[in-house]
Amino acid sequence: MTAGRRMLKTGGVALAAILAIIGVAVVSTAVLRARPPHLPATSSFANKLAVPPLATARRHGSDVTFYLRLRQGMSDFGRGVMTRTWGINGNYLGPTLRARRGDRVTIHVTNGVTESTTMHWHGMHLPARMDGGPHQPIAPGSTWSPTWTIRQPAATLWYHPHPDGHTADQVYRGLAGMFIIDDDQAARLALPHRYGIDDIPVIIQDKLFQSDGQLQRSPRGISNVGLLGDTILVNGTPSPYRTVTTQRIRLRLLNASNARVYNLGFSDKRNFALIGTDGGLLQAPVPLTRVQLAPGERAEIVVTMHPGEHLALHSYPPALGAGFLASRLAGGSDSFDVLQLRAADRLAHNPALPHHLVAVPALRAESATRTRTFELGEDEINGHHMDMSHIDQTVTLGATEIWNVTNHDGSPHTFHVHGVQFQILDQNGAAPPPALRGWKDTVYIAPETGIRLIMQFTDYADPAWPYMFHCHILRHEDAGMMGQFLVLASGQRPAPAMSAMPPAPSGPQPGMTGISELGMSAVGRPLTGLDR
Ligand SMILES: [Cu+2]
Repeated sequence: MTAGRRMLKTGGVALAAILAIIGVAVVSTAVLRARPPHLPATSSFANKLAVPPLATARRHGSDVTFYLRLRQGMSDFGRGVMTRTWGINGNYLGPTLRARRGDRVTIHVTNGVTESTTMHWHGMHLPARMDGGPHQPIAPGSTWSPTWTIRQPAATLWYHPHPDGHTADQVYRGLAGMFIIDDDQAARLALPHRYGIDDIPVIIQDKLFQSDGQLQRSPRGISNVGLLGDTILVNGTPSPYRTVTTQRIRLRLLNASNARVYNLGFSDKRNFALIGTDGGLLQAPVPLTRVQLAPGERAEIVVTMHPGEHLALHSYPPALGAGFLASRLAGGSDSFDVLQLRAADRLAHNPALPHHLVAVPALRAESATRTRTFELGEDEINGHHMDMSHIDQTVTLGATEIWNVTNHDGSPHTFHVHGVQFQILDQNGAAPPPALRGWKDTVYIAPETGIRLIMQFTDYADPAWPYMFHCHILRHEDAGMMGQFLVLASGQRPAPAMSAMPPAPSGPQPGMTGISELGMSAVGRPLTGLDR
């Protein structure tokens, strides 16, 4: 080796060493900085929890009509200034819709904000054209009036906009609300059921604020899941407390956040009873100390209180199953207070929980006629971005199917299916934990894991209007981690093009209310390339 080459080699080694040191420094700095905005572990619990009002319903027998108006508003989030927000019949969030199984509901949704939107009934079993997905846009100033009959058990559902590519921002600004379904079976059970007294909606969201007190609407710093906030709101109230006047209180927990996963439990680690999941009540109450909710998921819990005590509902670091950095970036190390329950000195009696709740007939893998696979990764499902003009899957009416969903990109994801409730057969081959054995429509899927869902497509074949399946981390959904499926009757063929649908009749018709206001041009591209 010549002296020159030796020098080069030595220089090369030195250079490599320097680069390695710089690399380590950069990575360490990234790891240290790679955390979501700081969330204080404890709250002052300074504000009385707001409870969304029940929406006023116009009822004639089993025909129920609701009116929702999306509007701009101003909200006091304790920032010293009013924050510009969006709301439904109010400044922030919307009223709680409540209807019974068997009711024929009609909901007039008027768009009073400046952007086109949609309104999706999350968890509802209904015709695809009433679903409020991206194919049912509501232009500013116009009204959309979907109608359907409720054919599913008592459950805690919710509603929120679902415009293609713009869901995250509209939900974040305040467009969301709860939708409670009642039925006779649930009414016969001795469960706390008085809305706003011993049955309380708990809509959990996290927000970021700019220094001027307005909502920060894009993530700060590096993020794999989108916007994580440093302020928790429950029903729009920061640092909330709630006075409890009964021995037992039922909390209808809804994660209406864009990206954050909560792992909820009480500060003294007491047991509570999980009584329901996304799609309804469980077979029996399950005693738990923690329940984890990813965006879109719900849980109904009942907690027993002692006179005079103050009890905090807290979110512990969620089990995201991601690598150190991916977990940290997704809020996996955060621990913070959510809501304080303040028991009165004397608590009214309510009965002990029943040992049995409702029958949840298990869907059996042997009954499935088809298995589909869904691979989530890189803002795609099965290697494809959401395309409004492309149907990804077609399902036959009446079929029972297994959907095998896997997460391939190291980031947390969830999977939500429209139009149906599913059951979980297994997670990575293991039986699901008790908290995941009821009806579900949204489920967390950790990186490099898989889950098998089973579902039945019992109603509502439609050759033209698709349902959606997607990740409910809203930034991922907006970025394209979504697909579409049609439910077709046996022998039915997909409509060649939505634009070829006959013009909608003017005036309401049974099952077709408001179709004339759907903005057909947005769905005018031909549907091609089935089952790619
Ligand atoms: Cu995702």
